[in-house]
Amino acid sequence: MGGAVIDATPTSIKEFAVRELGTHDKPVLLTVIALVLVLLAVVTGIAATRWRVAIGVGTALLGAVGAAAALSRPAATWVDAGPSLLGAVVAGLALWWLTREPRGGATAVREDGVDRRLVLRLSLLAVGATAAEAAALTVSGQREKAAGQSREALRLPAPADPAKPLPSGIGADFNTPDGAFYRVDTALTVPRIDPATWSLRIHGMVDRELTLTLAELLRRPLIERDLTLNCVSNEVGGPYIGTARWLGVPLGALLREAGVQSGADQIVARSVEGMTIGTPVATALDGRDTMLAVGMNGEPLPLDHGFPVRMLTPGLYGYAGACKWVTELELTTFDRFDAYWVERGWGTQGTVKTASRIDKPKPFARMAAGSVTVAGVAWAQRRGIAAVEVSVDGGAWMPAELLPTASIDTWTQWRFTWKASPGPHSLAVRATDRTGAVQPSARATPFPDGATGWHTISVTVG
Ligand SMILES: Nc1nc2c(c(=O)[nH]1)N[C@H]1C(S)=C(S)[C@@H](COP(=O)(O)O)O[C@H]1N2
Ligand SMILES: [Mo]
Repeated sequence: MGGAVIDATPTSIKEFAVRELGTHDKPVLLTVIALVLVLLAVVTGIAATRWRVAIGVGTALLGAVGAAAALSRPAATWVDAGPSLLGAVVAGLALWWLTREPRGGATAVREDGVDRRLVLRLSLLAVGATAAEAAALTVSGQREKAAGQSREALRLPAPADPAKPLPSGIGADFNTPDGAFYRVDTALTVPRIDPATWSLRIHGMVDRELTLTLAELLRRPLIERDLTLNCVSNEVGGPYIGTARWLGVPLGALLREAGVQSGADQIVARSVEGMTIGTPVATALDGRDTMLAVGMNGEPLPLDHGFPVRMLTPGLYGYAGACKWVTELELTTFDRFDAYWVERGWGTQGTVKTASRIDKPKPFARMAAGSVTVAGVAWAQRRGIAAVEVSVDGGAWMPAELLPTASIDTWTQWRFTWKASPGPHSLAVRATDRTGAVQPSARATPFPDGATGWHTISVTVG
């Protein structure tokens, strides 16, 4: 149900949910769906005490909606309709049993007005439901454990081409700490993939179709790179950006082996749960470090971030180049196929826009007058950051100090020493990339191809 609601939600409402609820959007969605279902079940139950036909109609309708939602999922097979249909049958039988007239008209109502037969039936149903739930939890718990264990058991080879050591003087939090890396996806349950049965198929407009197991993929020379990944849904100043040290197989070599046919301009990456992400073919062949990543910060990919294999494309937002839990790459054209987000109106190319963010001080912070360190990050993957400037109260732009960074594909940390005078102040930041382009001031919403505008915060001194 949740997945079907997400896919059917208009982009404007999705944007609103991401903005207002952040990563709570999924729990909120599931809670609302549960409340609506409980309400419909209550209505069915009350109606069933008056009209017996409501038992059949109510449970059949709820079951049909559930089954239809399950079958609408991209990776659905007819088996997926089973739980909803089974649930409807069990609900119908339970409701019928609960509302059955006592045989022979004998009444079991106690003197205090409680129907003993009803209490007994409800208790039996509760026991049955609890047992069924316990069984379901055991099965899903075992699957989860198995996925976690196979991740821990996976040994990643050393990179043939390791990342350069981070330059001295780099900020302490240059790499995003474990567990703090943002997560954005439509998966309501994280896919649990058995690495032993995982495979990747490269097909479509290629001369030779390729199918690789994980073991075969890991036998290829691996590269290791520090890369910054960010989400197109990030608002100006928003949190959906992180930098990690990734290990993976360069995609360009695999595509050359498969032989990309002329005219193919789109790679459609498909994940096990049915996501499709369209990436321009050129970004895999122009020499950048586009990869099928298997490792993140020295370990196999976390389950949340795409275990066992995900794509990463430097310079593209995640929705256009970073398919998690990938299992298929189809070479095709942008004319012929719209990937998931493009179908919903987002841009096809997904090129990261130059942007910058103030991390210190926090918005609405109070601080003492005098020397105040203003600091943050700026990013323009593939172009690199040439300068960052700070403006106080809309005044002249003053250069910030840039800390050393790993490459043009990672963010650049910056700091600025501000002689703060008492009173309310606004602080703004803007970046210039290495092509000389200054980050534009015009505000644009994240939809359809990424937010623009200067991050500006208000603080109080004294
Ligand atoms: N399978 C799958 N891959 C996906 C997505 C998704 O919904 N499903 N979301 C994309 C988006 S919009 C972003 S920004 C990145 C986020 O990657 P992360 O969760 O590892 O930070 O994953 C991309 N890959
Ligand atoms: Mo994203």
